Amino acid sequence: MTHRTIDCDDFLSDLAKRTPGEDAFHQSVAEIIPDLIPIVNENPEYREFALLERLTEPDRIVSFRVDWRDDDNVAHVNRGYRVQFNSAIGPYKGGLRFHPTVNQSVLKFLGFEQTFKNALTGLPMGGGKGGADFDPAGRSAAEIMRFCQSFMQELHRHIGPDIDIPAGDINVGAREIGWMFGEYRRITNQFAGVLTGKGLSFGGSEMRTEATGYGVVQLLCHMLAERDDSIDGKTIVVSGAGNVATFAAELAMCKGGRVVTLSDSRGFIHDAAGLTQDKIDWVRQHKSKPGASLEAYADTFDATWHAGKTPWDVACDIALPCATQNELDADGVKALIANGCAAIVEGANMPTTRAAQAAIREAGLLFAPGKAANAGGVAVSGLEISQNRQRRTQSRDDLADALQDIMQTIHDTCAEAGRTTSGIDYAKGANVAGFRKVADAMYAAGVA
Ligand code: NDP
Ligand code: 2IT
Repeated sequence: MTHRTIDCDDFLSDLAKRTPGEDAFHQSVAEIIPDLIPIVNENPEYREFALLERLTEPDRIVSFRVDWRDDDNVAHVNRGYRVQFNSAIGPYKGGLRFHPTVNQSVLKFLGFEQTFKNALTGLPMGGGKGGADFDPAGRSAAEIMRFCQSFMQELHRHIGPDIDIPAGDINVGAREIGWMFGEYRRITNQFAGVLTGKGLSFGGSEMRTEATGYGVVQLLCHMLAERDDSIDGKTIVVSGAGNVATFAAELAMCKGGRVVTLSDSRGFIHDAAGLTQDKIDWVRQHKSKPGASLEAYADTFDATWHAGKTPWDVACDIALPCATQNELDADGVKALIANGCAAIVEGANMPTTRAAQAAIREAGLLFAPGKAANAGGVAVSGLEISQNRQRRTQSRDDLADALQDIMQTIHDTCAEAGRTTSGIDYAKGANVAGFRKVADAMYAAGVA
């Protein structure tokens, strides 16, 4: 049987027809597929197995009603999801996001990206993502706890240590994971490693909280070392003020960088003197209240607040977008370049728009995509799974070493797969290396 070669534009327009309105999902596929099509076209057996078509269709999507009562006893309804994207190399693994912008398209993009990211960690984890369109801003702890419990009332049917192991993401941290884990135990009477990012007293892993942000900076350091450069003395712009942003800022600072911004959904702070550990601790404490504004930072420290703005106009050597998808557009990239920025490393998932990526490529900036740079978090989640299965806990030092090794390997793997005559294309390297592993496994499993 002969199979026609795949044309990129045709593939993407067919996908858009099959999945109307799913812009975020289309964007994530359009970022990856051009790097994969040459591999598939060179491998007739992949075309015969419709590998790309199958890779871009989730294994399944569960969508469900989540009802809960607020503190005034008023009933509310939200929509919960779990997108189980691809389990070719292991059980589904990926975070849960609670945010009003959550919809099927956003979770499909996140689950699709997660599939490649998890493959890059070298650990046996498939890709998944979930969450709900619930907005915790302004909600009490009791309300968020009841929401988590109601969410788990349905989610528990679809997860398990050999099926799907969720974790946190935007607005889901150790506190929410604890509430969901507690509800899972109540429902099933099982103490199982069914969520990661748990508290240390009930099966959580040392280093998981720090892992994503630290991993971002570790990858950045490897990329700079490749060019005989280092982070020491560099000025760094960070967006976001949550888990990824604050731990990326912390390690960047420890390694001699001067971090001058953080941001949230209301604006950004510019602290020209640079963040310190005390300031970062203050941010963590302040932002632990859902909906708290970063504006208070400028009232507390010597810094300026820029309402409704992103930090991309601030002069820097390096930018780390660590908040959310599409937060950095082409104008932002141009402003960064005009002010001296030479490197962009993605802490968030898909923080750069397609036009921003084109501007980055055109300018030849040093760039790492989120699926490589933020993989440290899910990697330590993978180590939490192993610890839970063995009913043991590894020391913080061992896990810190393991994270460093994994980020070094991710760097080297992406560099090898992305080496071109003009340098290293880390985005291509991550796409190709992640795909090879998943594609081999999908091919080996056959097609019905
Ligand atoms: P957090 O909830 O801890 O922090 C999110 C931060 O981003 C907050 O400062 C929030 O501001 C800001 N933010 C959220 N949505 C928007 C928006 N629409 N516009 C502007 N700012 C926004 O989340 P994380 O730090 O965990 O996640 C940040 C990013 O990193 C996400 O893309 C996530 O998918 C990715 N990621 C997270 C991992 C993890 O281990 N946690 C692992 C790998 C990737 P505000 O407080 O005002 O809402
Ligand atoms: O995007 C991500 O990699 C995460 N939110 C972490 C997923 C996980 O399972 O630890």
